[in-house]
Amino acid sequence: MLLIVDRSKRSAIGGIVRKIAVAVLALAAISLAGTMNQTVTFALSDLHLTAKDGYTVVNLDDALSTLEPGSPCLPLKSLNLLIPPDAEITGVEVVSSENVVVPGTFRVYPAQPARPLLEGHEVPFLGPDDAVYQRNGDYPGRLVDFTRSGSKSGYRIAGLFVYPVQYNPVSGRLALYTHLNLEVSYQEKAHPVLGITQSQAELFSQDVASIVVNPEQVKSFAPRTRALDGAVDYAIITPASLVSAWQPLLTLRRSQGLNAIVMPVETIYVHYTGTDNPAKIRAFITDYWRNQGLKWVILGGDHGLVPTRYGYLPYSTYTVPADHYYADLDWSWDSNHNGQYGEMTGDTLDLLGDVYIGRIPCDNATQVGTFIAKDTIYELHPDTVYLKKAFLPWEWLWSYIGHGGFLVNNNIKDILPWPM
Ligand SMILES: [Ca+2]
Ligand SMILES: [Ca+2]
Repeated sequence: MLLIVDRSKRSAIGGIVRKIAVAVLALAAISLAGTMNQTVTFALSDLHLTAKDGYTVVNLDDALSTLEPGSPCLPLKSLNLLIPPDAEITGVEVVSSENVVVPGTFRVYPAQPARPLLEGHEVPFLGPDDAVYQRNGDYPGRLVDFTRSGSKSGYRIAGLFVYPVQYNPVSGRLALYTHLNLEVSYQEKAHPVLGITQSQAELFSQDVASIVVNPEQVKSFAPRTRALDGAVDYAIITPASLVSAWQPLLTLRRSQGLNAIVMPVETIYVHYTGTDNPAKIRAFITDYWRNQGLKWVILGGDHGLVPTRYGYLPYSTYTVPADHYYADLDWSWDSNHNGQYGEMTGDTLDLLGDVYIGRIPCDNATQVGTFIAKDTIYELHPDTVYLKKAFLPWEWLWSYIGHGGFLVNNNIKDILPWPM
């Protein structure tokens, strides 16, 4: 049958259809957008000012620092915000705020260029950038930034950067924002939602709750769960020659109710594809994490037996062994395909671990046996008499901003199972 349509009418109908389609799309866009509020507070007692070479170094407890070379070095608070599992953050605004002015006038120490710690060369002091220090206005000026989200075991986490200290280089005025009420905008349906098993969700949700500022939303923003559960909880990846040596650990984990397996690297290399052996191992872990309910992975051997991935450092000739490549299973870590993994610019990775990875760097069956014997004693028969104190040494890492290892140690202290 030949359908004859009046061109003018078809055009009119098409226009109506297009308008309806646009209206539906607009409605969908509106209905997919959401906002959430988050309050952030800072205490004046946590702000520390110290004199150095005619400048004032400004530190805030548990905060990082701004790093723009030659500009005032000021506290930067990095926060993780849990958002719906399919959402992407689109904006953040300060709805209301309170601040206090720090008594006095200050000349804030300028941030210095990044440099490797171990190469032994002195880097000359970089003086203040006049373009910033002669500007009569607050620096950094903005109070908050955001970064795109990443996925931690299916939970979606966005980054917020808060700049609670504002500084006017001309007047020397320092102000601390003690209270910020933030409105975060997000768009849903921006990412596919990963299906994880119930036991994965229960395990990983504890970690997620511990690193986000809104742990009360862990349940409501959880990824979807699916029925398959517990096919493989725990995998030991090792050369075929060491498979039998790991049997006692396998037996222990199975007695604890876990479905545990040993997977020879040779089998992985045959059955999984990738640009090299580390990529194949990661493909195996990703497969079992997504399809078998995998939660824990042991790399059972030193790097000569179970290879590591080397991450790229842009400001050094070194590369960094990074088993975190096997834990963060999103993206490829080399999205620009130049063979350099984990580049700060050019590659895509979120650095949020999706499974638990541990390497036991044994070289032979004797060392595997020794490790298992010691580990089993510590796990099953711990000496609780002397394990009451921890020695946590630290080093100044960036002395010009007072950034020392105590930040890391304080985090360790907070998760120890006994008070210090
Ligand atoms: Ca790359
Ligand atoms: Ca990840």
